[in-house]
Amino acid sequence: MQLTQEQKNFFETFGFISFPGLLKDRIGQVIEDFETTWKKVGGGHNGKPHDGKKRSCIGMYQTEGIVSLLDDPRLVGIASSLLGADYNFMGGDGNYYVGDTSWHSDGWHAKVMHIKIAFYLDPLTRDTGCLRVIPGSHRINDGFAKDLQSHLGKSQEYYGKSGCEIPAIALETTPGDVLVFNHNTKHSAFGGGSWRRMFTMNLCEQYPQENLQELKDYLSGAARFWAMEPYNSAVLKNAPATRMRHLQQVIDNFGHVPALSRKMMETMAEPARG
Ligand SMILES: O=C(O)CCC(=O)C(=O)O
Repeated sequence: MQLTQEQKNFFETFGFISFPGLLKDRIGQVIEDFETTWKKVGGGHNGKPHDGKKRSCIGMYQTEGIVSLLDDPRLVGIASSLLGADYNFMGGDGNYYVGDTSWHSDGWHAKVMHIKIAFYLDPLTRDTGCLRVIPGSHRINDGFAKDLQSHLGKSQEYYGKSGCEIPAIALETTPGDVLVFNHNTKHSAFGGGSWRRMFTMNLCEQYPQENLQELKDYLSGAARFWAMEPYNSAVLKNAPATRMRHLQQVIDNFGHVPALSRKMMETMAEPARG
């Protein structure tokens, strides 16, 4: 499945796109795998089971069912349409969100595009924690995006509006829907409960040779999770060549991270969880 030119134009202009019901046929299995992974890992925050008080977060690509999403032709089609055929898989987390998530971008990338594919595993509406996005906020050289970047963090003070009153699109979802947004796009969620399940797939364009240091710097961020390997072994096990194509650049540029992780182990009592 390749996106149409119109879908690509929409994503480029507005910084997000949604695919209602795209994975409806697989979502039951995905939810089972999500739950199995949490049980296996034992917990997110402080390694304890989620208690509904604070977001819990773990690496999600640990079971065959979830890893196989990397090869799903529909997701491969979305990714290659937006990022090119040689895009990178950058990992993804599984979450129990709690309450509101304030406005933020996941990155602020000027050259190499990073995207997130988000799977929400419970029905969500505008007022019960669905993802909200501000169209156009990803265009970081644009005055609109710059204004938001400077002021959204103190919206009450600057605009006289609380976060949930900021003009935005509420992407209401039912399980099986797929949401995609540029990491630069400002997003948030308001009114959610304390067990809001969601997991992600992060992807980016292949880094050009001249920007490899930027990729290495990005990967250094994994040290706070005490990462010793670029991917969970389940991602690499029996990986077909078509999947390896999307892992290779990260593998090739990850060599410095284990040493950084060891340093983090000396200074942090436990790895970051989200
Ligand atoms: O669903 C949410 O609360 C926000 C999700 C989010 O911020 C993210 O995935 O980056």
